[in-house]
Amino acid sequence: MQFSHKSIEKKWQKFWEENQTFKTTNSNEKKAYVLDMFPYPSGAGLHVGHPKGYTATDIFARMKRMQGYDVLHPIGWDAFGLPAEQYALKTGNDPREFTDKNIIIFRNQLKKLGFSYDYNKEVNTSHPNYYKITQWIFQQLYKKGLAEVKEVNVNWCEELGTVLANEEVILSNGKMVSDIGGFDVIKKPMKQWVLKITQYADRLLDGLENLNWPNSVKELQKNWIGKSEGVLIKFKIKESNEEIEVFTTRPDTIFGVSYIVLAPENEKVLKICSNNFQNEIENYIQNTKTKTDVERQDDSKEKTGLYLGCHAINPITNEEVPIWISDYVLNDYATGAVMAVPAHDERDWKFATKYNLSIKFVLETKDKSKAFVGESEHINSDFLNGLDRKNAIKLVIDKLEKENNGKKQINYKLRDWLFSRQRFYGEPFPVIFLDNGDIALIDEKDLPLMLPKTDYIKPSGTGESPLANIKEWVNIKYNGLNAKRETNTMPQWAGSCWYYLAYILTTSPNNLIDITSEEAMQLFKKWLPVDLYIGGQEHAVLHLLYARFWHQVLFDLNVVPTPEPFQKLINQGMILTDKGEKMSKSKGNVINPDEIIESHGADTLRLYEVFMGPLEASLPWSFKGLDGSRKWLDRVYRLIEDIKLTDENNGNLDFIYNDVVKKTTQMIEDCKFNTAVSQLMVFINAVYKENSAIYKPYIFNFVKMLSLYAPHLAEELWSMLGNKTSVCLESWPVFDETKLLLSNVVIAVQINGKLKSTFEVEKGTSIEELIKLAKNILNVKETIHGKTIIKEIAVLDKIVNIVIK
Ligand code: ANZ
Repeated sequence: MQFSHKSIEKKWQKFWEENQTFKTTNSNEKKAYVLDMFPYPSGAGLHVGHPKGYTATDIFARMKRMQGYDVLHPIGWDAFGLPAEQYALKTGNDPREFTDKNIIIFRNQLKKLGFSYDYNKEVNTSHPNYYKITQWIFQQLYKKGLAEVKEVNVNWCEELGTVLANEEVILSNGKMVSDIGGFDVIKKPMKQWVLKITQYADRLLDGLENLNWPNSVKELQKNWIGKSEGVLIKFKIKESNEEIEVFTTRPDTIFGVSYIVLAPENEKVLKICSNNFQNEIENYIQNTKTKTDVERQDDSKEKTGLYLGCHAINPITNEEVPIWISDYVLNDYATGAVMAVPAHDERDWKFATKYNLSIKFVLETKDKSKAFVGESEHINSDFLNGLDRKNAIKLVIDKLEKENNGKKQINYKLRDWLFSRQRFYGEPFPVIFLDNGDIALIDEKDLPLMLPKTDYIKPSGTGESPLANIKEWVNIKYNGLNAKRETNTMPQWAGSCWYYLAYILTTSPNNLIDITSEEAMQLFKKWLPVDLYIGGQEHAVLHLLYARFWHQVLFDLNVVPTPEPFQKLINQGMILTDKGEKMSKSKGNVINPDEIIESHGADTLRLYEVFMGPLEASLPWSFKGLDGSRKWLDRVYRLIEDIKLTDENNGNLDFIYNDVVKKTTQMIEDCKFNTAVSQLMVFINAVYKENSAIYKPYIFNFVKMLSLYAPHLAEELWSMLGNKTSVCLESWPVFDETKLLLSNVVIAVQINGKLKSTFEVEKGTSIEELIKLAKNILNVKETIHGKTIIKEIAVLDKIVNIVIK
């Protein structure tokens, strides 16, 4: 016998909607804010990977709700985006139509999976009520001096007609290409908005300390920020009055400097080089422009460079060393100049051996056939000889500082955030460019600055956003003066930087209360920070870093009361094909959740995706596993259909029931959702083995626990058991610790007939195990140490006897 998932699922989805079962409550002291990374509503609809994370948060949210917490469990749409724009450009339609259609499909799919979202809280980042606040936040950034227009060397993608952030560019066969689409990308100077995230570098680092995040994500963020403590050292130039400043983290190796090497684009290069080499040098500089930073730093590639025909003077040794350029030095990191110590740096070693430059070891090492990058005593270094790294660094810095040749400096790899995109379908910048060059902010009361209504989006043909075509929107009068709007729009990251705040402010879909109101502050105080945030690893750096940055700025502005937005984070693994490959539309190996819902039911899909393995693991799909999950649900259904219940407790299931409740609760709290399912299975097996009627509360509570995983079936069973309410709003089962203790027994340990110790074990623990445990007790161990054991006997559940000589 099988249950009919089709009728059951529809019936309960309707019930939940009509009864607003999952409406956010605000009546308890305890709260749980359980958040999913909201989807981009693409034309492809949901993928089986989405429900993996969404089911996990749903299970957690459902337990918290049943435990009497106020639960905020919302969903929304990261709705601006490139695919909608490209569709619009191709078809001549409005991107909003495409997006709205997709949202309807996504919402229906989510509803069919029975997630306990409060759909009153839905937000859509492309709704004017929403981007009004995105624009307001941008204005606050501008007022704080954290947003400015700058001429920057950008990544330009001709095919997409837009600038891309570094993070949106990947390297493919040594070429820069766009992350989306794989189109060619080149470097080009352009005027763009940048957000000064670098001013928050230390805060973004320090804030990681107290977050309950995977270490791998913390590491990724730390490396992205890339804090490096070092020294700036000035080198005079022999042939001119110029100076070169280098940044080094190893000033202690200064006695080993054998040349200075500049980034080819360093502005000093053409000033200091000898005239004889000028042409060659200019060619080299041109050539460098075609290379990416990644390529330039690729250590497997042969190093190239040119001698500039001049010398630098080592401020400590007064030695003259030649000055070179090479593209392994980056111009936009630190000073774009390096004091090269080939004996102790692998890049410098390769360069020096290729060009026959001198190599001088200043750290003790036996093997002089390669660079030594480890720690050892200093040698050939005058006043540093014999010192270790830390002390040597301190001494050199003191000397350099005294002589005014050097000072400490901290560098970051983090760059300011390029915030303009040449797109139509994004948030317009709430600014006005006046003809006199000034920038004015649009009056707050006039926000949002709406995207113009247009029935035909055309490429601008100039590399600008299609907005540039809409002259009546772009050219305006401001206080009687001619002025222009910004035709760039914000990147898609903008809307996702604060959506977790938007849910809190939302009273009905896309209706948000004022973010600066007292009411908003009270709500933020209630709900922040997010207690559990689950999403894909691909957002480990950018989204999470950008959102933390905005949150910290809003914290400084007293808009939000917590310094960090997301307290606990988990990265869900991927669902791979049965062959272990990544599912992708182009390979045609994507499994559509709609089909599984049709054939096996939503409850089965939910249960299966959770039971596959740990949430964090990437695991292959298996139809056999899916069938197995369905079979188990059928088994549960049959059991409850035929079950005989009683109000009398014969005690037979006491231990197993309480043990299952205890473990399930703890496992869900710890987000070990797959092992929690095994507990429910253990319980069902025990119930099947019982011949007598089953104690009613145990079955009722089992159905409550089941409702986290298979909510439709659980509602159905709950009503079959004669209940009229929703099982989802019942209180979570508690366990009775005494019932667990009862099944433990105390074992006495005797040595040569004398009581030595006692210990507690689970009833029925094997004789071998009892003897092993007894011999591990400290004073037993001490007593038998060095003696010969003549006999070891144990009586089940009672005693261990050891005879020694
Ligand atoms: C001398 C030295 C000796 C260095 C030694 C290393 C080892 P992080 O930790 O990444 O900050 N460097 C400085 N500026 C650079 C640039 N613009 N492009 C490429 N390399 C640059 O690394 C700092 C080290 O990277 C600096 O310390 C410098 O080389 C190099 F045994 O100076 B070092």
